[in-house]
Amino acid sequence: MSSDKSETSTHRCGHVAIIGRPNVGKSTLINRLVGQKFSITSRKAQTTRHRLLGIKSSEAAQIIYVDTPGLHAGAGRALNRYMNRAASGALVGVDLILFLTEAGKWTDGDDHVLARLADADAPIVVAVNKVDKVADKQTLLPFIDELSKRAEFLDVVPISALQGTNTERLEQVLTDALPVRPALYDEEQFTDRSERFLAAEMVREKLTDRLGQELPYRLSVEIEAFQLEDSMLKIGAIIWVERSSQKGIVIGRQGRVLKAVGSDARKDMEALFGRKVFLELWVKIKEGWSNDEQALQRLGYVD
Ligand SMILES: Nc1nc2c(ncn2[C@@H]2O[C@H](COP(=O)(O)OP(=O)(O)OP(=O)(O)O)[C@@H](O)[C@H]2O)c(=O)[nH]1
Ligand SMILES: [Mg+2]
Repeated sequence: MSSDKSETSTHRCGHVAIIGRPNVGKSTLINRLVGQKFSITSRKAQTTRHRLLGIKSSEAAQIIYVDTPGLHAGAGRALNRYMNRAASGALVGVDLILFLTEAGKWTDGDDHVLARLADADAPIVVAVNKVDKVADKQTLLPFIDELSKRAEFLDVVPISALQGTNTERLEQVLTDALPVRPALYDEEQFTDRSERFLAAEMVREKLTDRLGQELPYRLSVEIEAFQLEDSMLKIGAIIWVERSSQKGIVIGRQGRVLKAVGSDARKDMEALFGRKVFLELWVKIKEGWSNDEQALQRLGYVD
């Protein structure tokens, strides 16, 4: 008899695309389900820009979650078009779609996402997130009832990704809907993305936290150096902005903003990579990069 559990006849495995409008909690949820904080999150919408995998392996199953940028309408700039392509692309070839919505808050953005899901082949499970924000829990049932009528869904599961409420049940619902199949990834692996990618994202998360409403959309982070020296990771990152006025804001008076961003990002990197990190940040200008297809490609926004 084989000792490899992935070869037993009940092991389930498959891809689950997490789809939803911006800011609904997709990345918070993937971090919760995978049990690692590796996908960046923020209060501001349109934080996630790339598709990335989060892999959860257990005895019974391996669920390969796909985090995606929030699908949004009226995408004017090249960066937004890239983000929407990254999200739509996740609908192809997956075993299951997890449509994430927000409790008590159905918007035009959700209608837009639902319209995109109509063309998808995979069955859809809906999760109703942020139930912790609903004061009167009695309003949840009618909301879920309404939602259930909007399309054909396998199941509708209320959750709080932030607090972890009911996320184990969600995982069970998803597992049961996946095909019986051996694991595709090594059980130690939790993402398809490199440490370099995750490091760049951590810097971007801290910038998004500290800067005003618009600026986060005008910057991109590129890792220039990533070396292990005497058990310490030496990481150098460039923060690309679009104008010199933005550069001044990112650096801050006497370099205060940049220093704080670096310190916050370094702490997260040390926690995730499990070693000491020396982080250096530079701010540079690449005019209009976010609406320039070629600049985007050079910065790693590649389909
Ligand atoms: N109260 C509450 N807040 C939540 C919950 N899940 C996520 N949030 C918050 O919602 C905000 C957006 O979360 P993200 O995980 O970045 O959302 P997202 O869907 O990945 O957003 P984009 O990447 O921009 O599409 C953050 O401030 C989260 O802390 C939840 O269950 N309850
Ligand atoms: Mg996200």
